[in-house]
Amino acid sequence: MNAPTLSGRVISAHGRHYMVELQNGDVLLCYPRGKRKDACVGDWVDIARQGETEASLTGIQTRKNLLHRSDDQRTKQFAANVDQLMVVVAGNPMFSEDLLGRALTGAWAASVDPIIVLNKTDEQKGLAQAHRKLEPYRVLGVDVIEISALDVKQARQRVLPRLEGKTTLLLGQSAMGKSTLLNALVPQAQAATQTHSVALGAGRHTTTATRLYHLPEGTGDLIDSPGVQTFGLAHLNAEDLEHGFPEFEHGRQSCRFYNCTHLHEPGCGVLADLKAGLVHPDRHALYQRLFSEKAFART
Ligand SMILES: Nc1nc2c(ncn2[C@@H]2O[C@H](COP(=O)(O)OP(=O)(O)OP(=O)(O)O)[C@@H](O)[C@H]2O)c(=O)[nH]1
Ligand SMILES: [Mg+2]
Ligand SMILES: [Zn+2]
Repeated sequence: MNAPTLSGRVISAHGRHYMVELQNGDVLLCYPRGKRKDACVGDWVDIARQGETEASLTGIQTRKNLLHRSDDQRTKQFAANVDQLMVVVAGNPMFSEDLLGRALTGAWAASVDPIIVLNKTDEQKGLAQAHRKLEPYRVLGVDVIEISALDVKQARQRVLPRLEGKTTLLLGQSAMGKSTLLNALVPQAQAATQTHSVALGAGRHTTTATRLYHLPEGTGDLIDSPGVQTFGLAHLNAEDLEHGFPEFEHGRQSCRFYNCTHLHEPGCGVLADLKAGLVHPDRHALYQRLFSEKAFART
């Protein structure tokens, strides 16, 4: 007799197997059946129970969205069915503007709302520079929440209200404090942070697997992920890419050519906005880089 099909959510992925949580809170170890496309954290999946603790993963339900990066031939999935992206940055070590820009563009292109968390505001080192580097994003209307994740009460007060009823992916470079923030918000998580791993002599990345946690109060979910070093967006087509730069919207409407690439065309409204200071030059430079990486990936 075939086992009945159940539905659950992937809370962590480990190579070829997954931890899937059922509605009743049970967590089962699942192995994909046959040559299934890769499931990832956040996916709602169909599973067939095989005993007390295991199941086979038989299907991936239609995704609302999927956040991933792609560099040359390699693609890495971050998470699926995400409501918002919380990019964690800090002044010490100083965050990369390029990576932040890519993360936001990846989010906008996937119709996911981004929020920036500026962490480690208890440290003076790099703080003024971090504020300057974030200014263009504030101008764009992106919320910047300033916290010290070491101040648990403050972090909870400022961040928790933004997580209610949503699935939020924490993303950022290594050592920005994602897991420290997670531990402040979900004390039961007890995720390893660099302070522990330095003591244990672990490698540069403290978090090695993506994992979904439930907030103890309310209804939100928070996904912790390993630090990102590269964020290729070669999978975006021209339309996705434009979506990824909401500040181009105004200028685009007056581009002379319908298929304008906003790089060199005469009568380009985006270039006109760039000249007028309505589009930040660093953002247009990022667009140029992403455009050329995309063209390169196609050949
Ligand atoms: N001063 C200060 N240090 C912090 C703060 N938040 C985190 N840290 C420290 O920064 C280091 C890195 O924190 P983690 O939480 O491990 O960073 P992560 O972003 O999870 O790193 P990966 O898992 O490698 O991606 C640890 O030593 C933390 O104690 C903060 O608000 N202020
Ligand atoms: Mg971590
Ligand atoms: Zn144009």
